[in-house]
Parts: sequence; C-alpha cells; structure tokens
Amino acid sequence: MHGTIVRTAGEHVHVRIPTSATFPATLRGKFRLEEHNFTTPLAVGDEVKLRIEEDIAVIEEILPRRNWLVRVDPNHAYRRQILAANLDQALLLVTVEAPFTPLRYIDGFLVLCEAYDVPAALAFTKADLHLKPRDQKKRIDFMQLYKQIGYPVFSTSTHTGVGTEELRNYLKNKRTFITGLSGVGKSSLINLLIPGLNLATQPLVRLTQRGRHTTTYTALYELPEGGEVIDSPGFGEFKVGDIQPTELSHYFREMRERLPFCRFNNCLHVDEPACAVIESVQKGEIAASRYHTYLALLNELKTVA
Ligand SMILES: Nc1nc2c(ncn2[C@@H]2O[C@H](COP(=O)(O)OP(=O)(O)OP(=O)(O)O)[C@@H](O)[C@H]2O)c(=O)[nH]1
Ligand SMILES: [Mg+2]
Ligand SMILES: [Zn+2]
Repeated sequence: MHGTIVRTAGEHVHVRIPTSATFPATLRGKFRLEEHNFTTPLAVGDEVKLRIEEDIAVIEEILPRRNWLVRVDPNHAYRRQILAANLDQALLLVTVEAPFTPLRYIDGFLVLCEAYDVPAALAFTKADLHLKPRDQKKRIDFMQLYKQIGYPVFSTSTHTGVGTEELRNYLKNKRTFITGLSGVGKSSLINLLIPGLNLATQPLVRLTQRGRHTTTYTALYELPEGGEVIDSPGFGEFKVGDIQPTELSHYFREMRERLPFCRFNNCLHVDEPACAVIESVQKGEIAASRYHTYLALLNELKTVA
C-alpha cells in the first residue's frame, strides 16, 4: 500500500493511507539499520510503501523525493535533519516584535530555500500590534527589502484577519512548509485557515517576549479549499550543510545575477578587486544587512571546512 507521512515527532511517525485513515508507523528493522546521516530518515511529506500489521503501518520503502529542505542538526553538526519533503513552497512567518525575528534568521531561511530549490515567501504577521514608530518603520523597511529582492511578502494578522485572504490564495492547492521562530503564530495561523482544527497555542513569555516552544512536532494538515500546510516547531536557525564557499552567493538572489560581472569567477566577494557584488553594496543596490549575513555565513563555512 502507498501512504504519505503526515506527522513526525522524533522517531514517532504517523502515515496517512489513501482512505484518509492515519496510522502510527514504524520502519522495518533492516531499513532502520541502514547507514544514514539523518537525525531521522523519514520526514513529513514523504511518500512511502507500507503494509498494515495490527494497526501499525510498517514502512517498507521511502519513494524518491521530488525535493526537500534539510538543515544541519543543531545538536550534531555531522548529522542532517530533513525538515519536510515533497514541497511546493515554504513560508516563513516573521514578527519584528513579540518575538523579535533577526534579519539573519530570515536570510538563513531564504538561503536554505534557494539551496534546495523550494520557492520561498515571507508573511510579516501580528499586523494588529501597536508597534513603536521605530519598530513600525522597521517592519515596513524589512517588507520592502525582501519584496525588492523578488520574494512574495504578505502582511497578516491572525487576530483581525487582515491580509489572510491573500495568504489563503497563495496557499491554495499547494503543499506549503510553514516555519518561523517559536511564538510567531504558526499554529494560530493554521487554526485560522482550518476551522475546527484547534492546534495548541500559547502566549509568549512576558518578560522575554519569546515563544514557549508549544508545537513539538511537524505535521501536515489539509486546507478546506485544497492544498496542505505543514506546521512545525519553532526552529532556531536554518543552517545549510555541505556547500562550498564559492556556492554561497548563488543562494542570495540579488547577488546571483551580478556574479558574471565579478572579475574573478571564483570571487568570494570579500576583498577581491573589481567585485560586482561589493560595488553593488557600495551603491546601495544590495542591502548592507544581506551582505553582512553573507559574510557571516561565509565565515561559518570557512571555519568548518
Ligand atoms: N497580536 C497577535 N498575536 C498573535 C497573532 N498570531 C498569533 N498570536 C499570538 O502569538 C502567540 C503564539 O502563537 P502560536 O500560534 O502558539 O505560535 P507558534 O509559532 O505556533 O509557536 P511554537 O509552536 O512555539 O513554535 C499566541 O498567544 C497567539 O495568540 C497575531 O496575528 N496578532
Ligand atoms: Mg505552534
Ligand atoms: Zn565578487
């Protein structure tokens, strides 16, 4: 029988079969012992072959993946963690306040999506919050920055519903991986999109304005209008593994288009002469924040290698 992985919490996996019934699943012994470098070999979105034995699905085979998002396992640098598989797109929820989302975090997400060829979008949420003028400006500037680079950018509020219809349109008939820091409102958004779902949500810790890591698993849900969304725990960062320093600038869209104009084709855009990227940063055509993230990620790659 054929099935789709719809929930993973570490080793605990659930699979959905064509009748829509779901079963707890286990991997066949042989498969479990196979050498692999992953935190867990199965991810939400995986298509599998299975057989049912006493209300347990025994997974016999993982079918080839169309694509996936993989990050370095934050607890074991040599391991890779598959965030989700067989995706049409990925959506990062962003808040500039409550909780604060660093630009570097947004850039990390975008680099990961570029590296794995998953179309990415940003939703700046909690639009109903009355921000200080300085933070309000930041919100608008950040949205403008990523729009200009070419990413779809939404402004939403789960509380007032503002902007959620545009977002609903964007999600329709697609499979979307939804992510963002703990407390940005991923589960709240999915509850709004799917009436009656009632995923657990929790207020932020008052003193720190950070989330409480309420969602501890990754799970896929069907949208009433068609399509699927994947809720996930609040990941701390998206570190891409196994890339070469010269590859990195390809994953910054606005740098990628300028690479042919650098004098050296192995230019790292740090201090090389006639570097088209540095020139664009100096002219203000590439945002300083993006270039800073680039240098920081490049540094990490160099120290690991
Ligand atoms: N003001 C406001 N608060 C929101 C909005 N969306 C979510 N929240 C609140 O933010 C808090 C966290 O929401 P959750 O949905 O639990 O956040 P999450 O991203 O799923 O968090 P984790 O599961 O911990 O990763 C809750 O108190 C929500 O009510 C919004 O649009 N506006
Ligand atoms: Mg949640
Ligand atoms: Zn260069």
